[in-house]
Amino acid sequence: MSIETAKPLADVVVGVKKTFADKFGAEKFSAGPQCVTAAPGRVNLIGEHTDYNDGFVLPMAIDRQTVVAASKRDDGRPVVRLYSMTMGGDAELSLEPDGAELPGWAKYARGVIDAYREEGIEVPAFDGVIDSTVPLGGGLSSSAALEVSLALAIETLAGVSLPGPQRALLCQKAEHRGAGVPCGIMDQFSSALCHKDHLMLLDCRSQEPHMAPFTDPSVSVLITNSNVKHELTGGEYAERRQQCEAAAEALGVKALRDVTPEQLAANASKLEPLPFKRARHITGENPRTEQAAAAVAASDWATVGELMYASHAAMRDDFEITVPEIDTLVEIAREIGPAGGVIGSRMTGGGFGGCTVTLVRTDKAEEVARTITERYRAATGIEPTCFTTRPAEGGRVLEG
Ligand code: GAF
Repeated sequence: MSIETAKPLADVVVGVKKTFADKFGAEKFSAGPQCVTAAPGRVNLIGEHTDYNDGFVLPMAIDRQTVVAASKRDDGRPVVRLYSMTMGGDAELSLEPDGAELPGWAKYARGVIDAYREEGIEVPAFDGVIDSTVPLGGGLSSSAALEVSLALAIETLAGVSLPGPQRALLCQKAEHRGAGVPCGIMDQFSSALCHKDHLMLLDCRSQEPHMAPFTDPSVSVLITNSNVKHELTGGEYAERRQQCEAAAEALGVKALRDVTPEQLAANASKLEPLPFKRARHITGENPRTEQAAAAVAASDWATVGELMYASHAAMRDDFEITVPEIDTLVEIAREIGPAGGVIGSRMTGGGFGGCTVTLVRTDKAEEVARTITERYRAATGIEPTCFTTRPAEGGRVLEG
């Protein structure tokens, strides 16, 4: 089998509740946690690095989740104690930010707690256990899944329920703080707001998600992890964002969303060659994303495929966020082509490693995954991981 399967959600929930009982239950709540929440990772079909340019993205939630089981503490200590089964580690966070050193994963929790407190929401002291089936560092928003599932747990324990977009924005703030990455809104909106069987066409300026049905059983989404580490804290992401903002300023617009490819070409002399290339990716990617949403709605898969390859080429040549292994994966998919069941393929997420997203004919998915695995291994010596997913449901409270 070249296609990997994840532990079903129900089994993850059982495991998290059992671990919660083992770690914290004996002290106070032997009956189990007061709430259990889940939030998914996401895959972006097209529209990369457009979110912080006020543009369009077309993600969906994946069938991989981060689950949190939590209960309020009753001993009066103003702390949050967390145990991550994924990372195999504990963390104790004071409710007041105290500058204490924390493991990387717990910095996201610090960010969420602080964002809610700053919003005027009283975060209770609590204990929580976390587990996840979202691959870490694969560009599939494992951090947004952690933030949104923790946010839902905090809201449930605090007795409040924020509108989804507000929750997503607080989680974006947590990401800015926790990882120090000035990300856009796509990942947290996807994890908080996506719906089963739908893509989300998000206008990142109005922040209004438009849910577009994606139910054709003959088309599947194949995610291939290059297993080349995706690390956005290296400064490249912030540098791209800064280059885009500088290009918008030089062109006299609020954001690159306001520039068409034709306007960019006509104003090329206002930009140095590097910012021009960055802007060319963004100004092309926005219309590609809207066109792709329309093509999915019309089941015009050939057009969707062409747009995905064009998006990848722009990320590789103009935005320069791909790595050779990722380019190899997309090339292999393109070689397999429509006759072998591949509709289109591109890198997904922030870049510099991580995953590709490939639309495939469902009846050929297993064969495509096998061919990609064999050829990628032969070309790079690295073992990739492949899985298929349908559009899944966004973050929700499962119990509590
Ligand atoms: C990362 C960021 F978190 C998103 O906001 C988005 O910019 C993406 O990279 C690129 O499209 O996932």
